[in-house]
Amino acid sequence: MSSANIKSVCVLGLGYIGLPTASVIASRGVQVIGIDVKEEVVAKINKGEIHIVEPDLEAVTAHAVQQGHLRAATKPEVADAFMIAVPTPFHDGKADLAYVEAAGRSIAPLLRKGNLVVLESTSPPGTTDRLVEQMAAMRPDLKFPSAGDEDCDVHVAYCPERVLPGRVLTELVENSRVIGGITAGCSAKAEELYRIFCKGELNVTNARTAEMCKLTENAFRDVNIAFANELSIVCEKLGINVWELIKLANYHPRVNILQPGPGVGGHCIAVDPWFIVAAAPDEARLIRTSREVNDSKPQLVLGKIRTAIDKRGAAGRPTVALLGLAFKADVDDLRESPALAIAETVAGWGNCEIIVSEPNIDKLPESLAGKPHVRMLEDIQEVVGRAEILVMLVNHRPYTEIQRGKLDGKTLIDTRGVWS
Ligand code: SAJ
Repeated sequence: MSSANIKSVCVLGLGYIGLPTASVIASRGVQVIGIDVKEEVVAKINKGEIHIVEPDLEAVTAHAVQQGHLRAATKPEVADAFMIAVPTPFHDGKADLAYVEAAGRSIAPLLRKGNLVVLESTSPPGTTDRLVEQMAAMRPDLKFPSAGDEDCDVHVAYCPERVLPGRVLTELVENSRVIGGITAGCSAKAEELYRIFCKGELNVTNARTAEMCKLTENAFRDVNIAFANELSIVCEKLGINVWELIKLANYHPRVNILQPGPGVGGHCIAVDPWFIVAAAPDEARLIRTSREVNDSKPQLVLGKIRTAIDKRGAAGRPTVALLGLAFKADVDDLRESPALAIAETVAGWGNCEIIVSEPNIDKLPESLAGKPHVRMLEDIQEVVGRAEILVMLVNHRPYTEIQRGKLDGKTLIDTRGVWS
């Protein structure tokens, strides 16, 4: 399918997904306008700079801006295709679709015959149908698609992102995609858009299945991590080394257990399964319980730290080293990080001296800064040397350099299986 009909794209939302997508499409020579409500973000991008951390993105964005293919603005403009990549936060037991609705409202007046509208934001099943209804109500002069009727003026599809932070530029191009058109014709039109920059397979389905597919991928991972986390809780009770257990079980050709940890963080896996629970509360029992198991882990880790401090505390205030703050290994992202939440709680107790180590960040986050009993040290050997209690919260690569002999006589709490 040729993409010659799509010469301009308007991307709404210039965050972790929208900005890389806009930059990559622009790098293929297509005219891209990126829209963000934040003026400072728009100004930065127009200077060829970026406001998020992602390897190689700044160079691609800067080049696209210099070549005149990428421009940012606060208000959308006419284009051949519109891509919506705005946040869909989860509050009070349901998805907040206000940003998707605002995006729909802002593009409806600009739509012309032959346009394509794609929603990429993680959304509960039925959101794309509602977006169509909303735009149709604002534009009675245009015919919008409905399942089973191929005749329409504007095509609409749901195509979820599935890139891994830290590998976004590679995965945007290489990963396969799910293309969920409202009709087969809508899917064909969306394929034209994704062929501009995707080398991966484009798997076509309908919008509702595509919406559920995104949620399913992240719920699958959450449930599997919950299995590992539950095993760690069971093994604790039974006096069994869970890391050895999982390693042994994984020698079975059809067993592949993930790794337990201090909880599940990041802005996707800890959130998206709730969209399924909200859509089918009585049916999604395993998915809900998995969320609860994963969310219970930080409290269990805190219990162990509290016990260790109480034991050591008889001789004064012990020094506790908290190793890692990020939500997972080798990233600098603190969003929904269980390690950060644990550090904040321990800092609030005020019953110990705290040394924080985070090799990917150069200063204490605001929630920990300015407390006299909390400091950050860069040199890992010094952190180990000074601490009586060491808590491994994130298995960052530099921690593998810690020599086992240096740990003698210290209390070790290992949430990631690095020392176990
Ligand atoms: N974790 C464990 N044990 C494991 C694996 C992960 O405790 O064995 C924890 C991590 O430490 C972290 C959390 O789970 O706190 C999530 O990390 P992750 O690496 O599993 O996933 P994310 O959040 O970085 O990215 C996920 C990816 N989804 C899947 O792998 C199904 C990515 O492809 C999605 O694009 C992204 O969510 C998203 O934006 O939805």
